[in-house]
Amino acid sequence: MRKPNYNMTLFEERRIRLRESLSEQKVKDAAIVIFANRELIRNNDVPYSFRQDTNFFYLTGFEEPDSVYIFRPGHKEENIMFVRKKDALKETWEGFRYGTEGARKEFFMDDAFYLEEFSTKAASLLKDCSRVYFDLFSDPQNDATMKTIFEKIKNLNHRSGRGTLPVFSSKEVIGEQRLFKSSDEVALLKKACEITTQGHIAVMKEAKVGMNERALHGVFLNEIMKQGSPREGYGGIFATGSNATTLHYVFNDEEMKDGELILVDAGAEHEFFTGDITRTFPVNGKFSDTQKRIYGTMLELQKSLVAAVKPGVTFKELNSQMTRGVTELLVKEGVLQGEVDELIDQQSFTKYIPHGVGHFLGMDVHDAGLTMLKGEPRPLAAGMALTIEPGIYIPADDEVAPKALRGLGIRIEDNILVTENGNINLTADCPKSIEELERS
Ligand SMILES: [Mn+2]
Repeated sequence: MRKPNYNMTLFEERRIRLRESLSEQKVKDAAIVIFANRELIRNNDVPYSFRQDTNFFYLTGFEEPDSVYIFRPGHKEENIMFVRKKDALKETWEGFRYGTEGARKEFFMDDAFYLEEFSTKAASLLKDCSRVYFDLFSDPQNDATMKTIFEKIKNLNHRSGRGTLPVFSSKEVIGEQRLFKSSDEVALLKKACEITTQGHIAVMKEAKVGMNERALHGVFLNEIMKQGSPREGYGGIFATGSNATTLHYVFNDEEMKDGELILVDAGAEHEFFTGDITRTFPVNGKFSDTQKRIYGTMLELQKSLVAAVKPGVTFKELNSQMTRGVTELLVKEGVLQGEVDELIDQQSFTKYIPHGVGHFLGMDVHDAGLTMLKGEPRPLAAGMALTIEPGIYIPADDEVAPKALRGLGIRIEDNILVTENGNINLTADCPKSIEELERS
């Protein structure tokens, strides 16, 4: 039998943590239902390359599509998985399936069934629960499946006075746990950041005038896959010249020209954790005076934002530090006119910096976790990971900015782990100083 590629105790530890956190919240007899991702057809009989749903993977380590996992903390049969049938013909074409036996043996499920049995079994597994955690309204097909189960339970509990099962957000309860990385998870994130760093270094070495953005994307993919990464954590952005002013530029198909900067925002996955680095550097290996002046200011700002990350600080505070820095630069460069404080009050910067200072990072590039608690911005705490990525984007058709600045897009992004006393920059080895970028 094929063996899972992962250390399976990690998944057990996560389930134990989740069981404990529910019991700390005094939630008794709850059940969590998580659907795996479905295989999506690309064309005819060819599917898109498959990646498991993050929460499903987080708790099970199981990578087969269509499966369903039910977690019933405290029950004798606590972990139950519904899986695709073993099928000799299909397995010849598409590869090995674990089946119910594999789910029990290799993934430590207390019980496992085939998907065909889901609606009958799930109703009896859930009917005595006090509440169900399920990600309602994210997928109409899963909603419909659960609706038939809720109806069955309603009928099973007929005139018992129990009413309908209350549904709570599985995304929220798992997300809050995912937000705080265990030491094993920090090691995985670190590794993803290391591979991402290596990818960026390879890109910096290969970049040259006349090369296509796509070829550079290929360099990144080649390097991370050589290092064992299965895929990117998100579609890489390889944006030369004014393409960099499109925040999530997707085309990656233009030739890199002399005198332009190229913005590269790309990350490698490692065991479902991803890095998320952005670097901006001169295509021809030398910053122009204007580029150097603005890049240098943005780099100082980025460093001061990284230095500010520690427990207790909020995204809101980091955002205002960023917008102040960028607004000061915009005024100094003659892009905006007026008093810095007034311009900040009027949010004049949003045209040139439309995004926030960063986001949580982990198994999803924009990772799980609440950013507000009880209506207030959430303070950062040890064990959280986030990106710090100030940017400045001056559209090519901007009629206000000095001509030399039009079409300039710069973003510098690192991945930061919050620690008890401050933070660790997990991507500190990825070059970003003017000196290093001009050399590489
Ligand atoms: Mn990012």
